[in-house]
Amino acid sequence: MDGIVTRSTGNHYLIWLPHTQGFVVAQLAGKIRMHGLKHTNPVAVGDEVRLSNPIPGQPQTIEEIKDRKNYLIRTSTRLDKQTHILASNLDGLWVVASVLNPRTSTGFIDRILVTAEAYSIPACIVVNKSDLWVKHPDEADQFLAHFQGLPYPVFAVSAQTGEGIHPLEEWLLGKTTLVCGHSGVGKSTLINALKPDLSLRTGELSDKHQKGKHTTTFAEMLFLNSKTRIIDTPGIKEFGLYDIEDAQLGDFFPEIFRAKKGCRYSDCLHTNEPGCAVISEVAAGTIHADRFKNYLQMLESNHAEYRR
Ligand SMILES: Nc1nc2c(ncn2[C@@H]2O[C@H](COP(=O)(O)OP(=O)(O)O)[C@@H](O)[C@H]2O)c(=O)[nH]1
Ligand SMILES: [Mg+2]
Ligand SMILES: [Zn+2]
Repeated sequence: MDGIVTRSTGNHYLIWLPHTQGFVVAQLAGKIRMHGLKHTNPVAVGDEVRLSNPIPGQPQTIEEIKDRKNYLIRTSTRLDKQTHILASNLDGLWVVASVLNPRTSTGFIDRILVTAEAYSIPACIVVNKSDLWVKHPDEADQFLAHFQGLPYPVFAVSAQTGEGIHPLEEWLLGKTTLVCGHSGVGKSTLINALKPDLSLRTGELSDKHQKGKHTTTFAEMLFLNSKTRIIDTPGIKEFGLYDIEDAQLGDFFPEIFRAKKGCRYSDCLHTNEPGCAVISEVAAGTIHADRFKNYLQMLESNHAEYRR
């Protein structure tokens, strides 16, 4: 019997069975637990699995994880460098951000976008809380300009007023979409706006740091309709790149990938090499200076890792 992991809470997994349209709870067979040791979670939401027992209602064990079509993975910045698979078998990714209350750094978003490129997941950027922009229009414009000309759709929305929600809904119909971003940017509120009867818990912002409380505690796949699935995740504090070498990094910035064909040296890293077309484009303004700055920072943090 086959199913799809919709929730993982430590030892127990909630599995959806497409044949019977029902759910069962399963544990993990020991052999898989050992095999998956290099990741903090051997089984991720979205995984297709084979179960031991063909009878629903009986105790179930996950016997096999089918090959993943793709997945989104990150490392923690802690010393142990554990890797965490956020979800697998994705058709799309929402990187949810807010300009105000709290402000998401573009560096955080760009690291997720780079990983999405590396693992072939079509991403879009959802900038929530647009209702707060009337008082600070310049900040919002500046934030949105960061993504101009990139091949990622940008949706400016307000989960609170419903502004801009409709195009976002169209984007996800028929897909399995992962929703990620910092805590407090409004991920759960957005999903509730799309389907109010889900009644996901949302958090009040704690005044002190203007960060969200952790009201979503585990990743969970939700069904908007039979073909449209959305995976809500707890807020991610940091998103470390996993297994991306210096020489590849630029290829995961679409505008650097385009420009580098003009670089004098084929192994140019666009740091200070003569004849670098990327640096010329940054100077000319056709590559956004902050995107380039974030690229250099990612290179730098790769090196910080090797020094450890
Ligand atoms: N002003 C404003 N507040 C919002 C909006 N969306 C969510 N919030 C608030 O932001 C806080 C965090 O929302 P939540 O959905 O729990 O964020 P999550 O941690 O990303 O799931 C809650 O207090 C929401 O009411 C919005 O569009 N505008
Ligand atoms: Mg939430
Ligand atoms: Zn170059």
